[in-house]
Amino acid sequence: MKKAFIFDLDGVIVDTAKYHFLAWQNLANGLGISFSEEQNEQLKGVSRIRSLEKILEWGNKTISEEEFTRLMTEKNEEYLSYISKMDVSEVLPDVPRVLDYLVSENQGIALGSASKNARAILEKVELTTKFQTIVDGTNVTKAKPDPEVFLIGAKELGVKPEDCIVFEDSVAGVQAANNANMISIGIGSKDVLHEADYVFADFTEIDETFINQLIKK
Ligand code: B16
Ligand code: MG
Repeated sequence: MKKAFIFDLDGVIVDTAKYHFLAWQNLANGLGISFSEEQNEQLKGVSRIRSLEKILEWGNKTISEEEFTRLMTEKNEEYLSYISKMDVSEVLPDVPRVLDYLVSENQGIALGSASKNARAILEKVELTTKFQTIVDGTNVTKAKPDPEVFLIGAKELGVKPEDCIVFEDSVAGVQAANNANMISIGIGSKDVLHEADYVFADFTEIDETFINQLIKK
């Protein structure tokens, strides 16, 4: 039976949160706003625009529309400078093993990310060809927890939402998968991702027996 496996990018396939952190921290400090790793956690899975809005809220700062656009561009340019140095060594443990197994089992494989830089990142880590469809921040109008990003992926693969399985590291992403009526698999901490149907620390904990159960469900 064919299922579709939809992967989030940041925090699931690669750890780009550390690069978002450096770039957002630089921006925030430039505005005289402090920015911690805990705050960065809250930006996981959140769009670029919403992230900057939140940082400004935290710092109690109002800026003009022009300044907002300029800062977003600057942040992204710094982020892209980190991305440009990425290579296959940054793919998180056992992600290629799981992707290769799903390919060998002829399952649908999609990317479902909020990032507008998703395609560039997949190219850098040499995983583009594993995905039959890529849905990213350039395709969606509604941010997670809205299910739009995953529903587009399911539609493009021709698989019903209830036959889709989503791997997500963010709370908003797990909620988006649940809102789409898909099986949600949290990658990270059980305490944080308690709304997910299953939670694993990382892909090293996901074996073929478990994947087979999902395929045959
Ligand atoms: P960009 P994901 C998300 O990626 C990140 O988790 C989030 O921190 C970031 O703000 C968002 O992408 C937008 O990224 O600035 O590259 O368009 O987890 O949905 O793969
Ligand atoms: Mg993520």
